[in-house]
Amino acid sequence: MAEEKKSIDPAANEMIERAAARGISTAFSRADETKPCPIGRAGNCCSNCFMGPCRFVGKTTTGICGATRDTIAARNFARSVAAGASAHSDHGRDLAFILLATAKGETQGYEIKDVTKLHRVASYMNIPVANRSKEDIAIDVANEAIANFARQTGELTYLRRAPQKRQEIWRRLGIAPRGIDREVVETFHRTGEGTDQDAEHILDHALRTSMGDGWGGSMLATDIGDILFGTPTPLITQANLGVLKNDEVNILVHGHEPSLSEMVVAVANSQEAKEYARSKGAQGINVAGICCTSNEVLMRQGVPSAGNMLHQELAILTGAVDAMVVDVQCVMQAVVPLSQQFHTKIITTSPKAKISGAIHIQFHEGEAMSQARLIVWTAIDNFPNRKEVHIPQFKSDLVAGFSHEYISYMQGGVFRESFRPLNDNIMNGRIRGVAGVVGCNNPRTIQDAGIIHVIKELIKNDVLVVSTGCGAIACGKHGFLMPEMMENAGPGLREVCEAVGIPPVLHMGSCVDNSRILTVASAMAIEGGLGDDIADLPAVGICPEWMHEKALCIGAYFVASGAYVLFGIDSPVEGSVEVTRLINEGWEEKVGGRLEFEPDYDIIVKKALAHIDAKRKALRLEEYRPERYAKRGDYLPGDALPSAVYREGRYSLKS
Ligand code: SF4
Ligand code: MSK
Repeated sequence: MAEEKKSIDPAANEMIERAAARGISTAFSRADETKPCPIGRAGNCCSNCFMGPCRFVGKTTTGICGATRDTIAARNFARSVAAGASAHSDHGRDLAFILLATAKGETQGYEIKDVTKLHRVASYMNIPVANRSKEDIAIDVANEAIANFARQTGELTYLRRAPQKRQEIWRRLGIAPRGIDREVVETFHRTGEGTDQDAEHILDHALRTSMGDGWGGSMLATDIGDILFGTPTPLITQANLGVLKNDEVNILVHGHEPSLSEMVVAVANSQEAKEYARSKGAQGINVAGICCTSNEVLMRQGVPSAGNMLHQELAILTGAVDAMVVDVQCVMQAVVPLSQQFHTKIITTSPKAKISGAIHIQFHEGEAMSQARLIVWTAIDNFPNRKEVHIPQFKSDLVAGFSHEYISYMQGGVFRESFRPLNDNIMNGRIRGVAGVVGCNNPRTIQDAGIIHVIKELIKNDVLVVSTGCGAIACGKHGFLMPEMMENAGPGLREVCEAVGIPPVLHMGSCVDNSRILTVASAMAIEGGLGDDIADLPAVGICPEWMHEKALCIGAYFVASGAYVLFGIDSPVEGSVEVTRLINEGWEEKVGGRLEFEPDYDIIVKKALAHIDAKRKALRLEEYRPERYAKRGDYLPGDALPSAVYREGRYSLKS
């Protein structure tokens, strides 16, 4: 019997087989060799003090301290949420400090690029803008953002962006977050040995902590990123390992933060860098991305993506990567020993993240351009050291860059932008509902298979899909971000996509940009006609191939915001029936959203559609009947595509 493929991506399979033939380990082979610990995987292990670790196996029903299975499952879950919130929020904090330094003229290479967005963010924060310089406004915006991290009492500034009803639920339940850092610290305090020992009470605080990310750190990261680097609008670029170039210096930017990678792109574009590359025998410089740093520079600059999280090693295996520049999160330590078998230089850049054996060029916003130059020159100098190169010839075109601002604009233009057309089309049943399909890769499941299967079924059933993170890159690699994909959409959704000129799957950015989805959901609820709260919307959140703690945090803040959220693979709280009940029925009673873990992708689709239909019924909307739209407005394959609005990315199709 043929061995099951590790991915549905032919580029990935080609490189996985090549690695296997050469005896080189990758995350895929290590996942086969290292079976997960069944005790920890189900949330049945506590290592929070040195009386333990206590493992709940056999007849063991409590830890040494007496903590129950429910308590430790809730604790472990809450700690994961806090770790995820920390990752996103620290990213937001760093951007706030860069904005502050930029406004004071203390940075190199940065500017306040999007003044319209600056004014919009200032209005969210009640900061006056009239007759003030952009620098003065930016200083106030940055200081207000920074204050959200240290706030001890009161509420996060951005909670007021949620529908009124949602805000009241949070206040009534006492889960409105105070300060981002405070909620994280309190999670670790509560979940240490001998403090909070009531599963429901621990989980309430997990919701509060997660909102510090969704309505705090992540939302600030998105907003400030837009102010500094521009709010995304749709553009065309490409994804997959085939974007690497045989005859050019390939620099991969990997991790999550746009701050240095934006400068690397700028330097690589310079005439001086191109000439230096030519002097070393290369035809040019090709910057491409991996993971969410990729999403950041992809949606703003059109920099192509070499792939999602599980592509980081596969890219090095091509022998064509002259430098991989990494910042924070989702960077596997394995890239360094792997790079030593090839010529690739791994360059760590964050003051928070070093990897033994890598070159460290530490980022500082005051010297960002000089550091980016050093990085680009290091890559160029390494080009002549290439040995055997094998680049799989797979890449797909994609359209990305659907910020919430653009989604609003595309529904009415500058003067009449709104969410009315989207709401109307949901109300009349052309669009059955909306799904956010987001998140990681995980070698414990076939790469991209869950993401693509779920999305394919949803669009076929007239559900408009928005995507972020590695899920969005998977969509790009498999052609789901092109308007042509409307051929696979249900008739009602196809009609809307055709009229507006959008693909049925919208790329909304990186992991922190899940906050853009919160903003869209709030705008839809506030627009009217679909209830008056996010919980009323015919909408779901799905994370088919999750692996990172950030994903659990994102899931929790969507639940706290009223959404039904489904995760694939396994449940990290499987060991506790009570915690499993608390995060679904329990949370549904409390906040209107629920979290479920479901390994079967078909059941995920079934549950998602059932939820959307139940919400439609509760809103007394038109029954979903796709046959009504089957004969109208059909897109005919081969028609000219209505994609004239898309910018061409800097590295796009011409090259
Ligand atoms: Fe064991 Fe309790 Fe210590 Fe956890 S906190 S390791 S359950 S004794
Ligand atoms: S990079 S957190 S694997 S989406 Fe944001 Fe991808 Fe998940 Fe990392």
